[in-house]
Amino acid sequence: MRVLAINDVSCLGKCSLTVAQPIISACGITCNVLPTALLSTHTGGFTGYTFRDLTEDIPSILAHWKTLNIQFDYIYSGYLGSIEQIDLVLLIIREFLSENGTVVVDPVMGDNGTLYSGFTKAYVEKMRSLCRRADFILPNETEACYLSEVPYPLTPKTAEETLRKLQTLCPHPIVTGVMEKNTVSVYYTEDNTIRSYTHENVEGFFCGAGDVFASAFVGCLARGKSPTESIRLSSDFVTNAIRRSAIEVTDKRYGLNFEKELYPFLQKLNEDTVTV
Ligand code: PXL
Repeated sequence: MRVLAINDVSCLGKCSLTVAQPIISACGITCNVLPTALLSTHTGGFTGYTFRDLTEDIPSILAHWKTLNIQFDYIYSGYLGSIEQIDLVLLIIREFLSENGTVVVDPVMGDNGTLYSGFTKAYVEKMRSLCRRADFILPNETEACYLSEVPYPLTPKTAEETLRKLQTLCPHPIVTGVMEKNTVSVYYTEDNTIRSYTHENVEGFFCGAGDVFASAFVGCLARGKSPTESIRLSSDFVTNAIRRSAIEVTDKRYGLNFEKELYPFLQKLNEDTVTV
């Protein structure tokens, strides 16, 4: 199994490729990377960060890969800095996804009801076209609202409406981080029925939590777990990492201490999975 993770490298603040790489590798899956941008930190809460857009490098990277006849079983995209990069991901899917390969799109665009800096309505529209090409999309609550044009925040009733609208884009929408009073839930569809998987909410917002969830989800799927099992395992993993980090991490911008939660997560992943 070979995964291509397309995401940025944020040097500090554990998110994007610096979480996708270790988590997917720990699952026992080859994780190749295509960096979309190089930042000194992520953009959530830091100021004065550097941002080098790597769009220009991508065509020559792809041209080299063509000579190697490389194909990927999973293409997993996250933070894309521009509309042009969305077009490049669509091209990569056409040219490098193996037959029967799987596309997982995390439409990283915003949080807490607003878009991240630099993201526009035109970007949201373009992201819909990438979602249409995906087997699974993993928007957080904010991104789900933007993609489906349902007001933020969601309620249990509007979460259903959002899921149905997202299903018109992609067969398996998975909406993460839906907050209700004292709980946080993942909403998803199973046999066309809307389901949710809920944990007690732990105080504190951590950048990169969505990336930890998405990376674990891709790792579990690639290891042959069903989508529902993958959602449960990944959701338990990220919740345990948030619980630990609520105590251990004083500056939440630096991201989740997920490392020590990897081992119990992998034990559950390995319980009834035969490794090939
Ligand atoms: O985790 C989402 C993310 C990824 N990449 C960059 C970000 C953010 C969220 O702020 O700024 C560069």
